[in-house]
Amino acid sequence: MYAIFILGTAGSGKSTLASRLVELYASKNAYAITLNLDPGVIDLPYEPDVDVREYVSIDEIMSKYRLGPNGALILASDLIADRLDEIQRDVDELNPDYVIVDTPGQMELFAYRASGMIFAKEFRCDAKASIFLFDPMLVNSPLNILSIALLATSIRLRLGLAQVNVLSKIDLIRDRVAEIIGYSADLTRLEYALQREKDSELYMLGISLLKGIRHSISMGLLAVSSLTYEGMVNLTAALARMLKEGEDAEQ
Ligand SMILES: Nc1nc2c(ncn2[C@@H]2O[C@H](COP(=O)(O)OP(=O)(O)OP(=O)(O)O)[C@@H](O)[C@H]2O)c(=O)[nH]1
Ligand SMILES: [Mg+2]
Repeated sequence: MYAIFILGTAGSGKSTLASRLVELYASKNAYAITLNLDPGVIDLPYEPDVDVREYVSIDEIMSKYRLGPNGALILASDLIADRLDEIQRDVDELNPDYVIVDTPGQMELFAYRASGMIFAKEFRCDAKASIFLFDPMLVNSPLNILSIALLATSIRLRLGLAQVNVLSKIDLIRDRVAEIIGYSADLTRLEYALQREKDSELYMLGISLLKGIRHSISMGLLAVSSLTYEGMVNLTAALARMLKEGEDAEQ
């Protein structure tokens, strides 16, 4: 069994991509299931096979601990680590080839609180990989591309999972896809583009960050649309490579 964690800022397309991956693997005769780790989500574009909301209820936490919705979400996220054994059992009982893990809209609940890291580390399977989604609405300037790349790198650092970075919803930004992918493939181009930044302080900050981390920054964006399925073949190929490497490393 392989686990694929999907992360990204709120609304970047995580849940939609989770449902598409299940379909794609099914079309290759592989059994993929979804695991929803967002305790606060109301509507999902798929029916989760395993759902953290069965273990932690935001409404119950709000009334039991007299918390508002944000406090309850944080506590619910912290409680997920305590239910890992039960979630693992539910997944193991289904015995899938792939488990697609959909993480909370408020990314910090999974990525920066201890429970997410524990979950990513302790969940038992043959190999794990993660997908980080770059929301096209947030990468609308060279500085913003750099700042989301830093966020992606921070998630990689935090969770320690092999990661593929994806520019999502490319059907919405057709005219800008080549430019953004070009920056990610060649950071020197991004450095040149940063020179257009008018605020000299931000320009200096951007350039020095880029120079300092250019060898370790993770970008290498794949362009994908969950609406038109463009880029999905490249994405599943990149995942297959990472999962195979992860499996070999385990042996
Ligand atoms: N055009 C287009 N819209 C998309 C695509 N992927 C997702 N969307 C839309 O973007 C919105 C957010 O998608 P979700 O999949 O719910 O995003 P999410 O990251 O799970 O959102 P949160 O869990 O709230 O953070 C929805 O209206 C989706 O229909 C895509 O590839 N193309
Ligand atoms: Mg979602």
